[in-house]
Amino acid sequence: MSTIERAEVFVASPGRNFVTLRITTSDGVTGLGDATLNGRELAVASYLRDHLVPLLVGRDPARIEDMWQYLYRGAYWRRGPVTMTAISAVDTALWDIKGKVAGLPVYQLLGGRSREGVMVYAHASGTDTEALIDDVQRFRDLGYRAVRAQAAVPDVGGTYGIRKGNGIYEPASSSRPEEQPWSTEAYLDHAPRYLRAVRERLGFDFHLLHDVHHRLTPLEAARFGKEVEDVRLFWMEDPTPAENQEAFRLIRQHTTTPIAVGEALSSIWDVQHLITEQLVDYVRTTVVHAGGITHLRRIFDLAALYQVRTGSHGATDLSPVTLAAAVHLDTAVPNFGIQEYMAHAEVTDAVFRSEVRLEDGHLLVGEAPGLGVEYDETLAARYPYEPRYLPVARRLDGSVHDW
Ligand code: KDG
Ligand code: MG
Repeated sequence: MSTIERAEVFVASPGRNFVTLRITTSDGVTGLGDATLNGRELAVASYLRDHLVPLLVGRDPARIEDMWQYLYRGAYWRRGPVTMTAISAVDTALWDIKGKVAGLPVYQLLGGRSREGVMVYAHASGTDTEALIDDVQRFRDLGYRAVRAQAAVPDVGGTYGIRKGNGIYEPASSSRPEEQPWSTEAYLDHAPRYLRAVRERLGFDFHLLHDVHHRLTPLEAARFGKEVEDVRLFWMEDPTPAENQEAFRLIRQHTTTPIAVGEALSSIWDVQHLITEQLVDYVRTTVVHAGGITHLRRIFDLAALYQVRTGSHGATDLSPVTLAAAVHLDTAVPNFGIQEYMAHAEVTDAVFRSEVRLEDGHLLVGEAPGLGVEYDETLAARYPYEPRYLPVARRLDGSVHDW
């Protein structure tokens, strides 16, 4: 029987910080898992190195479900992003190995193809409405069928999701969290106007998305959703923090604007009521933060029973290993909705050589066995880890708000 011989944790910063797990079997087969938790990278690296790696060595890499149960139930302590990200990395690496051993791409192990390509949405942003409209048009010209739109709030400055210059959007900053000002009143006044301006200028023949990024109360979110109904958003994302799943009922009762939630949630129990009570339309949990391919498949299957579709998180802090795993899963599941996609930096793509490619606004999986990603550890070692934090939002009176 083949056993797990080695598991190595790489922490490097090619373009940004990534934590990567590589498992090697006694037959010399390797599998990759992403273990990146933005701003808390070293906690997951330690969870893996100090607690999980010693448990992996000598075990059967083929028993993916048993491994998941063993690592989840065996910890006694339940859920939480650090635990779930560490388990995700192991699970993803084992699916990669299983694919390589079988000589099949992972989507084939998940039941085969349900679609030819995976529709993605790109991130457009602007410091004002004109700049935003230009940016949305730029992505339309590049062939994207769906675009997320975020513009800065005038006078306040602070808002979520505005790219600095022409570079890649990156909210994490060095040494201390950047503090960003926030005004709910200014946002509620401004955001519906710029979303309407995008539609007025560019029309309705593409999907338009918007990320509220947890900033509103349920009642404010209900008002926002109602106000933008004529804009026909594909979704409003994270309208209110989701610790209290019940909070979404109030939003739901007031608006037909579709709701997407889940990027900061890490288990099926965190989305259980959102799904079973049909309080959301899209579930955005991901491979890397919600327990790997095994657990995310379980979430997606539950969602399918309630006509909730998938819309996995795919910002640049999720490595190309997660993106590949997501695209395999998206290709296979019946209730796929959309996949978030932000291109990585060139140096990131040089370290993680992935078969996934973008064509006509869709991501396509490759046919290589496993996930189709190779990790260049020698190149990665040239980019040492750099401490980074996500920003903190403060209201104009100085009190902390949800970022
Ligand atoms: O690390 C946090 C980011 O991934 C998150 O802020 C991005 O909200 C996000 C999105 O929708 O991509
Ligand atoms: Mg988001």
